[in-house]
Amino acid sequence: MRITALAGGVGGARFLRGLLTYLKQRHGAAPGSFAVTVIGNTADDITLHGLRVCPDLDTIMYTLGGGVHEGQGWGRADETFGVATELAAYGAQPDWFTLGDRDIATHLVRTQMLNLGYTLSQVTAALCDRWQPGVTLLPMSDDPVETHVVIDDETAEGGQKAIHFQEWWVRLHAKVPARRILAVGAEQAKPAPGVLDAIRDADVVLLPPSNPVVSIGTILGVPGVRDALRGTRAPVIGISPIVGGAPVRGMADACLTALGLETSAEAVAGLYADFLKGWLVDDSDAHLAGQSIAGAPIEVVARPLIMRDLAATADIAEGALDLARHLGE
Ligand code: FO1
Repeated sequence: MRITALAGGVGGARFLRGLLTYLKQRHGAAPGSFAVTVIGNTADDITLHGLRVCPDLDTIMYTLGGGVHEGQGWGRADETFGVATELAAYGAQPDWFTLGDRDIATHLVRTQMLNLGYTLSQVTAALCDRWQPGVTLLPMSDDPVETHVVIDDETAEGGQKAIHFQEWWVRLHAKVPARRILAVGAEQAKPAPGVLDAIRDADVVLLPPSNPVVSIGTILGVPGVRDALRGTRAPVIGISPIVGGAPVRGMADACLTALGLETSAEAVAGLYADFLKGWLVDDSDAHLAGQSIAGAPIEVVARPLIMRDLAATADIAEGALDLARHLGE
C-alpha cells in the first residue's frame, strides 16, 4: 500500500509516528507491504548565522528517526547550547531562535551541501540516510519558499512591515495580528522531484493535523500540487487540527484569523474542499458527521483525535485508513 502524506511540523510528525506504528504493529504488514512518502513543508525554513535551517523537515526526520526532543516536538534530545551561549556573548543576532549544538551539525551538513550545489531533495535524502525515518521524506520544493507575515508597525512605511514567519511565531508568539501571510517565492517554485508522482500514484493520501495555513497551506501553494490532489484516484483523507473550536497545539487559530476564517474543523475542511474526500473530526465536533461540508461531498467521521500517546495516535491513523478503505470500495 502506497501512502503519501503532506506534513508540517510537530503535529504532522507525531501523527506520522502513529501511522508507522499502526502499519508495523497492528496491520500485520510485512515490511515492503507498505511505503510511506512524506511531502514536507519548507516555507518555515530560515537562514540564521549563515546556516540554512529547515524546521519542519528536521522535526519529521528527528521524530521518526528517534532523535527529537520529545517535550518540545522539535530540536534534538539531550541537547546542549554551548554555541548559542557563545553567540549570545558576541551579541550575535537573532537571539530569539536558539540552535542547539547537536542540531547545528544538521544545519552545517545541509548548508555545506547546498553551497556545493546539491538540491534540498539531495540534502534531505543524505540526512535521512543517517536517521532512517522509515519514510521517504521529500521537501515540497527545491526552490526557496519562505512564509512572511505582514504586521502593523507605525514606524514603518505605510504603517506595516513583513517579518519572517519564525520571528512572528517564535519571537512574537503569534500574538501580534497577522494582517497578511505570504509564501514568498511560491509562484516561482516547482514541486520537488517525486512530489507530484507521490500524490498521483498513491493508494491513499493523508493530511495529518498540521497547521492548515503555514504548513499544509504552503505545500498546497506550490504550483501543481493542488491539481495533483484534485486528479489523484487515491482517496484524500484529512485529520482536523482543530478540536472543539481550538487548535490542539500551536497557533493555527492565529493563522486562520489572519485569513478571516473561524477556528473550526469545518473551516479547515473548507480550505481543502476542492480535493478532500474524507475528514476525521473529534467527538466534540460530532455534529459535523454525516453531513456535507463547505458544500462538498466529504465523508465526515467523528472519533477521538487527541494524540495523547502513541497508541491513541495509531488508533487515529487506523481510523483514517479505514475511512480511505471505505471510500475506495
Ligand atoms: N521554536 C521556538 O519557539 N523557539 C526556538 O528557539 C526554536 C528553535 C528551533 C530550532 C530549530 C528548529 O528546527 C525549530 C526550532 N523551533 C523553535 C521550532 C520552530 O519554530 C517550529 O518547529 C516550526 O517552525 C513551526 O512549525
